[in-house]
Amino acid sequence: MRTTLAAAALSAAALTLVSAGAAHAELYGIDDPEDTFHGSDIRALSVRNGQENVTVTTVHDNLVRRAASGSAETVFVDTDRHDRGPEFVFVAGLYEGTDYLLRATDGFDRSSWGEPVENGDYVLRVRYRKDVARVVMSRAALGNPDEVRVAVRASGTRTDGTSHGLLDWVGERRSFTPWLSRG
Ligand SMILES: [Ca+2]
Ligand SMILES: [Ca+2]
Repeated sequence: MRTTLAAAALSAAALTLVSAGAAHAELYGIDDPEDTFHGSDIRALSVRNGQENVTVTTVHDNLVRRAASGSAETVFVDTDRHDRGPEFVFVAGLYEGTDYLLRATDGFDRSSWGEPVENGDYVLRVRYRKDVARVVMSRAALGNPDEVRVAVRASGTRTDGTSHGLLDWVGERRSFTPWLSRG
């Protein structure tokens, strides 16, 4: 899956790795195509594994405050390469007034999502005019990992209330970004 992701990025000339050497990159960014024709559709992702926080920024087609959009985002965070799948899941609505939660998990499946994280801080900020959602998770909230990688998906609801086919993963379904070293 990572091969597919990289190939797609190179073909779109969209891959950016910002660091002295790719093996030690702390910032990753990639563009994503129009997939669902819903406002929640992700068009770009950037991830920073910084000194204090892990920041995941997504640019969407059109984020609106109206709850009818049903726009939502899920960020899976892999912090341990020896334990298959993500260790954390950040779940958020992207319309006004919704909540967000960072939970421990033992994989992608909703049935494996566990308790809310109690240590550390995390916050979501949505900028509707710029169609940008930014998730900032403190290192403590993620168990002080060195390397991280993420898999991100968004979803929405049509005006008739249906949502089938409106799930948009960045890259392939359940595909992660490359591992990012701590900045
Ligand atoms: Ca997309
Ligand atoms: Ca893992």
